[in-house]
Amino acid sequence: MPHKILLTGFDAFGGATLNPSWLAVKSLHGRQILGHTVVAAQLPTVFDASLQTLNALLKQHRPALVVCVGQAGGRSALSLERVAINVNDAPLADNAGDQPVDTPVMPGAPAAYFTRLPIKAMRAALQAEGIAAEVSQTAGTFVCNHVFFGLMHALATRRALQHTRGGFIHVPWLPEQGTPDMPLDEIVRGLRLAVRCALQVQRDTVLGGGATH
Ligand code: PCA
Repeated sequence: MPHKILLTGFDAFGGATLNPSWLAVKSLHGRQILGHTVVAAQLPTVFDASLQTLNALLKQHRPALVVCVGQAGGRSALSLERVAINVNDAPLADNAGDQPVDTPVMPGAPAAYFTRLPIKAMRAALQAEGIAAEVSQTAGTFVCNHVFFGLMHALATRRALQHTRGGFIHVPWLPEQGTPDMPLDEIVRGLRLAVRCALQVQRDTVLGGGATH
């Protein structure tokens, strides 16, 4: 069975009609990257339900690599997220109308997890190809951070996922959504390069993969 790469994107939220994260990962579905097959799936922009969907996908596919992708309006670069925190603090309602304030993603879990992606190597690989990329120190406190934290907790605690690596990338708006923006084909090219790099470089930081407690 070929190794799989799971890429997730979100549905539109906050009154928007599209979400570039889903459009980008969808266009990579079925592609081969360094001998791995990409599986793309959509997560709902909803607390809890998003993680239920992600957990079912992890069980079904047992991927070698997972990259969850979300939209971050206002950012101008592909944002390689360093840290997921155990906090929900929603600045707007999710797509089910819920707006949790200062609740844990998972009661009793560590305060934070670091990414298991080689974010510095990925930034260098993207910039070498002329794609704007940055290391980000916060994935926010809305559904993206919620999913990122749930992913890292699953990778840290589930035996069946002990060889799976993963993390989170935020992408800018598309030109039709506002500025700053990045065209869809550039986002797609960037995600493909980022995945390639993650498959080639195991880890680039002594912090990678640990809980922060
Ligand atoms: N971005 C939101 C949630 C879904 C998405 O694409 C976020 O940054 O939390």
